[in-house]
Amino acid sequence: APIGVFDSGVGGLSVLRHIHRMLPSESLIYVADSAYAPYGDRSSEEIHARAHAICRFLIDQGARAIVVACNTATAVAVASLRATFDLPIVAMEPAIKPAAALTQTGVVAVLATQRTLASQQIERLVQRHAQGCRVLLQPCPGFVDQVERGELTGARTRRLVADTLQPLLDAGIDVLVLGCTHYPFLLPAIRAVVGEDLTIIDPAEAVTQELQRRLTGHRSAAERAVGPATLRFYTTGSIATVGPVLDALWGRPAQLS
Ligand code: DGN
Repeated sequence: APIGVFDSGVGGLSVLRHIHRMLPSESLIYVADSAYAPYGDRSSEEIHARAHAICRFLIDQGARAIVVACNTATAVAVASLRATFDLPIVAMEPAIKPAAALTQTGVVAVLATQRTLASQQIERLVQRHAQGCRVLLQPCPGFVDQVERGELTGARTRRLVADTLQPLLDAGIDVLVLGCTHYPFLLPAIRAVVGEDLTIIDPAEAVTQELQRRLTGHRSAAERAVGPATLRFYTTGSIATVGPVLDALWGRPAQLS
């Protein structure tokens, strides 16, 4: 049985590629909710409704675990998803704890959508894990849109990234947390501004490890025996628009429905 993974759009592919790399024998189903992206502009009721509808779809497709590859949907809806659906649901967590452990300057930043940064999840993580260091919460309007358009390195993207990150550098950060699954695709543009020495944390790896832990024991021998892993991609948006961006970010043509 496959693992279902979803995001408001193509950003969750940054998580999917990690899962695929670390668990190559798993079949995966990805849903890009592109018709409703970006979630940052939606009310929490809408995000709830979307997350529930997508989980139901993934379960109908046979998913035995679900990864919420979207920080915004996690912050808004993960508790109600877990209360509703009886299967392992793994979700994003902005990596404030590791950032606080790694910083030398005592100043770290979390990049995320406004909705994620305003959530109780972030407040809780800062309270629990900041340990005396300053945690700058930086919204990044425009970043998600640039990734959804597939514009990862153009002049406009570089200017947007530079304008957003320069004040954080001026404030003395030495660790940067990517708190939105779209942002790892902007890594070259981010590196161009912050240089090579700054520590950048992409939570995809921790999420994949958590998934791995949750799958242990959930897998029967019969399931292990079934054929090669399959990858399926779905979008609620237009295939003509989403398809080329998805192929580019995934690195090879993806079978999109
Ligand atoms: N990839 C989503 C996240 O991690 O928050 C982006 C949310 C959005 O669509 N604004």
